[in-house]
Amino acid sequence: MSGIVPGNTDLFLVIDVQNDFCSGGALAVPNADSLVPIINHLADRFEHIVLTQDWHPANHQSFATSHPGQEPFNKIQLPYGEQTLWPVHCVQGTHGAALHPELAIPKAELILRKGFRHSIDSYSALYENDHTTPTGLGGYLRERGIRRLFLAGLATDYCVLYSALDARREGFEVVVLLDACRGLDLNGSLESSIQVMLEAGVAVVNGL
Ligand code: VGL
Ligand code: ZN
Repeated sequence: MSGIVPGNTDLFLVIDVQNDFCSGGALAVPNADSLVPIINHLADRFEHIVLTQDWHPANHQSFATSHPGQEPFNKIQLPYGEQTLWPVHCVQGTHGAALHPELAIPKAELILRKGFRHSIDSYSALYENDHTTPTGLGGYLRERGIRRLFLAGLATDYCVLYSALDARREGFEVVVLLDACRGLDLNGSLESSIQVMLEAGVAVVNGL
């Protein structure tokens, strides 16, 4: 328990709690379903909540199937840099892209969709993977007077990681609620992501 009490300049940012990242989904994160009650419970503590949704067109450039001869989890070079290739996931309008049915946060003020451009992925809720195209969330948060973000969701070592780093870069205080996140952990990426977040000045805590 960290003893932090969220106030009205704090916001709970819940990353990608969608069917395709949960059990039975196309890109299931281990143990993801156990997150849902934890996040629902945490949400009671916050006045302001934003949810994100990974939201790709069917032939998205991040899908291995869009690159003949490639397999999921291979890495390739794209004009904006290295891109991991994924199984087809979170296709716009599909069941897999829907929020987990037991995620119960009706008071969320915004659902931000990302990764909707064919030729660029977007792990972060603030910038697409070229690290220069904004999603608009940074401006939204500033205009709303939000100063500190509490992050939870999926996956710790991808979308949570990049959202946390970009939020720091944009001058927000960032707290990652580690036990309300689950990681994919490809080649040790979970451990290294925590290190990178700490070095960037992200507070990584268990519980609130
Ligand atoms: C994610 C891989 C591909 C995530 C999204 O939500 O962490 N990971 N698309
Ligand atoms: Zn994706």
